Amino acid sequence: MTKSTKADWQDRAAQEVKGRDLTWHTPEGIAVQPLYTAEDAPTDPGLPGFEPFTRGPYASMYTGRPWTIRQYAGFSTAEESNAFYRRNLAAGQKGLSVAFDLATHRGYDSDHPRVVGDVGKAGVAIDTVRDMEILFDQIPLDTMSVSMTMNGAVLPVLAFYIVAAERAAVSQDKLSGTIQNDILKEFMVRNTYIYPPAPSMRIVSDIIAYTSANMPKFNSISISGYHMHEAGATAVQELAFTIADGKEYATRAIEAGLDIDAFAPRLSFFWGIGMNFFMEIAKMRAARTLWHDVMTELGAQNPKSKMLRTHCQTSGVSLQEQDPYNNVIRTTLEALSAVLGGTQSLHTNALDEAIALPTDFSARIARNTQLILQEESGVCNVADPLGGSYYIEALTAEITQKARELIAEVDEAGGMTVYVASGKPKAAIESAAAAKQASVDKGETVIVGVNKYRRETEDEIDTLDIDNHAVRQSQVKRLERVRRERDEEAVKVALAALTRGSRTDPADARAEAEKGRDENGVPLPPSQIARLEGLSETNLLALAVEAARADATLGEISSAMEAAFGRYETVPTPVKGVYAAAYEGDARFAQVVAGVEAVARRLEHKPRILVAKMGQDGHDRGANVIASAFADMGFEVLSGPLFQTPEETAKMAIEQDVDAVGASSLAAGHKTLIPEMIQHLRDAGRADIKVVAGGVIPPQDYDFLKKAGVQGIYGPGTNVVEAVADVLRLLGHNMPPAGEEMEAAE
Ligand code: MLC
Ligand code: 5AD
Repeated sequence: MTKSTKADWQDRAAQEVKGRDLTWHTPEGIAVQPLYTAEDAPTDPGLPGFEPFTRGPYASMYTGRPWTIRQYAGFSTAEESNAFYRRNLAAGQKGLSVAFDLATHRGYDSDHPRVVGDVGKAGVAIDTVRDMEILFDQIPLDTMSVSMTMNGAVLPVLAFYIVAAERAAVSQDKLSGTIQNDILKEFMVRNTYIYPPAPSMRIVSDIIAYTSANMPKFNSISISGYHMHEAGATAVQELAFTIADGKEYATRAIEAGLDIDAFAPRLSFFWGIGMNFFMEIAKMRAARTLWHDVMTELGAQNPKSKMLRTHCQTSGVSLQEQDPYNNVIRTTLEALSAVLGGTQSLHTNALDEAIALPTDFSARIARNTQLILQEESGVCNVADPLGGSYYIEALTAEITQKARELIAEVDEAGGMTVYVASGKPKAAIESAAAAKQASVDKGETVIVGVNKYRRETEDEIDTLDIDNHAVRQSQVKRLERVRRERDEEAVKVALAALTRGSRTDPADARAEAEKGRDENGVPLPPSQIARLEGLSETNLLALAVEAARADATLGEISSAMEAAFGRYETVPTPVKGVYAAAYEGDARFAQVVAGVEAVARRLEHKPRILVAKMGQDGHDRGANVIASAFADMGFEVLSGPLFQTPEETAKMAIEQDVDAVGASSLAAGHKTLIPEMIQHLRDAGRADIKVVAGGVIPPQDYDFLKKAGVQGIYGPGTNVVEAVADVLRLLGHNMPPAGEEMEAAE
């Protein structure tokens, strides 16, 4: 029997499908072939635990130790979150991961007027060391690894953690865990920054310097692609921008005088894992290869410096409000993909993701997904079981190459800080998001139970509801007590030192002083320079720890630095034309565009909508996609700045004389913020301005919002063309349902 070749296979397959092209073109621009053979597989990927670590950072991988089951959680008060953590640990969870509320993220104490709707909502409220002590009550911090997702208010939060442990007699050198501390991606996609980019980058470096000197078991950063993924990035974009972010942080730390091998072993990563099963596996393998190469290029000698270790989280945006039990299946597939990709730590999302934070029930199913993979499926018994698969190896090579090209583009621009400031990566990700939304709306990308096989009626599921007012009251009470019982003078001194330290740019001090270099011309670390300059300390984490020891609050510590750095503000700039291009020649799209034109003729101006983001919720993928789609269909769209108060939104709507306000809410502030905004419109005599809402809003809240005056609610799974049609109806246009002819024009 002669051996058949790939060409033989191609002939036979072509006969079977009568010549139909079987190539799959992915959003990454990769042409996936219908078959891979030895002819396509690139060179030998090596071994797990050996450079370039393509097959995994550890030699034994899960055969030696399974990945850490680390569920991200936090809500309401420190007491409630602590109880939730302890229940989860008792039920098989292995590591902790804290979700903070948005007030905390943005550096506001719970009693600040800007955060009334946010306290305790999307995470736990932390104002003082006292809160942190309660959060970890009876949890052994010398053995438990704890991840804290914090970027904006990273200094007070990490300082509180260090001091809370200290008060429980655990010294900082024993602490194991991870702080996210990844500010570049905040400016691109997640938006929980506080200060402008330059001082924010200094904070990152100061934390790397402090932890590498004092906290040998603590990962100083979690360089995150997850949020780019969730914002709509392709796998290549997520990969390239994240590795480039890592390169930027490492370069800054080296410039600050640190030895690469002293800090690089504690840099960690974080990926989002979506439904493109094999692509996600290839992405994780490519990431390890790329990071190995970047660190080698930067001069690392220690293999641990070149070994990418990562956390993964299954994708939130892949989960749906409709037919929500399907989400368990999606999460299982994504989790398996993360595991076959070789993750070190994993969060599996809960089935109620699209509408609320997890309940005890949905958190149990999410955790069990991992326990069953670990303890029933046998996946842990072989290291990198997919190594050598023709398809996986070819895809890994291809995505590595594509990411390399994009990283080269970033390098050419001068590195990620400059590239982020140019707005290019954000715009690229938003274009990918708009294209994806259009593909879902048109039914080209299938989502079971949403744009195909949709049920006539949906069953209600129980969701978690947080009494935001009660949380706020209890936080305010504790804040008052802490303030009453502390030594005010000590607080003042510590905060003044922090402001002074923030004003002293260690880079300038270095440039000034020849004595900032050692005899070989190697720059000294900032702490040493500070000493030489007569300043006792400039490391901002060291200064924040002192402030925390004096019981300064999170808001006070943040303000002390804001006095030197200022607060950063931006206005979103949604992309144009992507949505319309995808709909070229589509009859319903044209019908809706004609509807917008008819309304424009009647109003004598293009219908005007303000897409508003109120509260501290910075998730703006949805708002940007909506803004860009509405504009493509002929609306005049105003994108409000992030973090508005309800009053500011109402004021802007009136001043700009809009016809409608669309409020986008993804962090559970809708029941407080939207009704308050409507009240401001009414008080100003502008009840005529239509108000609609979109985002993560549980159906249980629809009645409440409608009674408060919301006229249209568009949850996850909404077709955006139909949302525009619906807003036209609110504006008095006789818009027929999809599939019906337009009646007499206006
Ligand atoms: C591991 N070890 C092994 C081994 N595997 N030893 C022998 N044989 C093996 N096969 C050892 C390791 O060397 C290490 O020890 C210890 O076991 C733990 O392993 P690890 O791989 O370091 O795992 P872990 O501690 O879980 O750390 C994983 C991590 C870390 C490095 C990725 O950074 C992490 O936990 N990140 C989590 C980040 C997170 O949860 N983020 C949530 C974001 S949510 P040693 O001694 O070497 O340390 C979010 C959403 C939002 O961001 O709000 O937007
Ligand atoms: N508790 C549990 N999961 C959370 N997520 C965000 N906040 C919380 C929380 N407080 C998860 C969701 C979301 C992702 C960013 O993290 O899955 O999509």
